[in-house]
Amino acid sequence: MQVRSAVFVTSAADSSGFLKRPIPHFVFAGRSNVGKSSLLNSLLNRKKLAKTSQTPGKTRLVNYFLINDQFFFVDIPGYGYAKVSKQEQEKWGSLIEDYLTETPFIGVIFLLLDIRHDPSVHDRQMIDWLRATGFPFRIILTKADKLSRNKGLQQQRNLAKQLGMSNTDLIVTSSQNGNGMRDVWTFLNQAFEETKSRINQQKDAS
Ligand SMILES: Nc1nc2c(ncn2[C@@H]2O[C@H](COP(=O)(O)OP(=O)(O)OP(=O)(O)O)[C@@H](O)[C@H]2O)c(=O)[nH]1
Ligand SMILES: [Mg+2]
Repeated sequence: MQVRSAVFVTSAADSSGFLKRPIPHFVFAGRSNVGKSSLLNSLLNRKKLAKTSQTPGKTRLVNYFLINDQFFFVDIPGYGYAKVSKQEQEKWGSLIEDYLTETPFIGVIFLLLDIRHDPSVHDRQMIDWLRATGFPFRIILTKADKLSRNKGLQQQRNLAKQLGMSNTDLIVTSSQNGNGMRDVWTFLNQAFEETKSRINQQKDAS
């Protein structure tokens, strides 16, 4: 898919601000600082569309970006950032859960994991929750430029094993050098078509 336009639309602080437009939503989820906003920018080839930061906890709202007037990229707050209060963490947690359960047409939830680290307790909780709810999701490994190619492949295998998945279920990426963006797009294009037919079926039925 060629990106013709990518615009920031709005941020939502709670469910009253969620967008319900019947187009596919592609969601970027994962712990704070894993590289969600960077990946979104890299996929779109826009350096500063979504704000990134070395300080974890940058994205605190659900941020909507409209692509080609056809689908949303949704940057959601990172979980598991220890330096914010428990109360604040719980608020983000319920914001994420509300967003996912109240959004009608989720294309895919991309769950990002840093290729260098084992999944955290929060990552595992998120994966268990996604499996239990049946949302379509895909694991993306970020920051692959920080490892040699061999080490990267080794970690891909290692993480796949830990999560009970096959190697190819984990897309290896680097937002810094653009590796893996094509793989993410291949997956996105397919999910886009599938979600669109789901939306059309629903329209026909109503
Ligand atoms: N080397 C390298 N650094 C990366 C990559 N992706 C992100 N980073 C860096 O990691 C830090 C966090 O990136 P963000 O994209 O802001 O992370 P986030 O997941 O959106 O973080 P929150 O909004 O706090 O949840 C920034 O300093 C990025 O430059 C990558 O692929 N390679
Ligand atoms: Mg962010």
